[in-house]
Amino acid sequence: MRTLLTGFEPFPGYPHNPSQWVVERLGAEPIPGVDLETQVLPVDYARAGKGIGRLIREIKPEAVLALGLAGKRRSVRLERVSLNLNDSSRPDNRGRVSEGQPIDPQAPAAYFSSLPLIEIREALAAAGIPVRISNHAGAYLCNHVFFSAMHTIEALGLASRAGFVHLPQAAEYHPDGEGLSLSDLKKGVEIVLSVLRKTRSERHETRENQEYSQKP
Ligand code: PCA
Repeated sequence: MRTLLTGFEPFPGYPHNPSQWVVERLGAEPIPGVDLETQVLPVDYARAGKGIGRLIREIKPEAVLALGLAGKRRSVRLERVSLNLNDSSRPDNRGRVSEGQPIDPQAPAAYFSSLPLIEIREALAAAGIPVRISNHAGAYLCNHVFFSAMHTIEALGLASRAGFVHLPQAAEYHPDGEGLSLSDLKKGVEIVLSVLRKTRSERHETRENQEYSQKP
């Protein structure tokens, strides 16, 4: 299964990003049945969305799994919806703040994830990893990359399944040392990839997805 796995570099307020660690680790070891391309994306509005778009155009992956850090959360969050919106008072790594701006004024308002979220949630929960489905990926760089990936796939007419997963901060990077360890987070992402491999012949396009993805 040709798969694109992305994470993010650190960003203001978070000097460590576990998504970067997980992506670098998984990129360095073979995963049975998964032909993995990995990339750590910059926390930069001008480059991150274009970066994942270019990778999707080049690789034409069957699956796209984008990861990022949700520093205040305690569980893995499977994001359901990406919004055509940049809206955060937090600057990106180049100091740019974007509030209330569409990512692409010509694009639809939102896209649903096309990953099998319920199967993924069940597999993670069965392995003892705290997990939730989340309806809102925020409106900072993670949502930006999630939306850009979905829009690129739609615009190119690809059949790739794609979505976004937020990781909690790793225990190793927490002042109190609580939470999931980096190796648990890596195991969680391996489980997500194994669910994608097992369900690779299925498309998980909901009716809502088709409706929301209509061009205006
Ligand atoms: N988390 C941020 C951006 C990069 C990351 O890892 C977010 O949730 O938007």
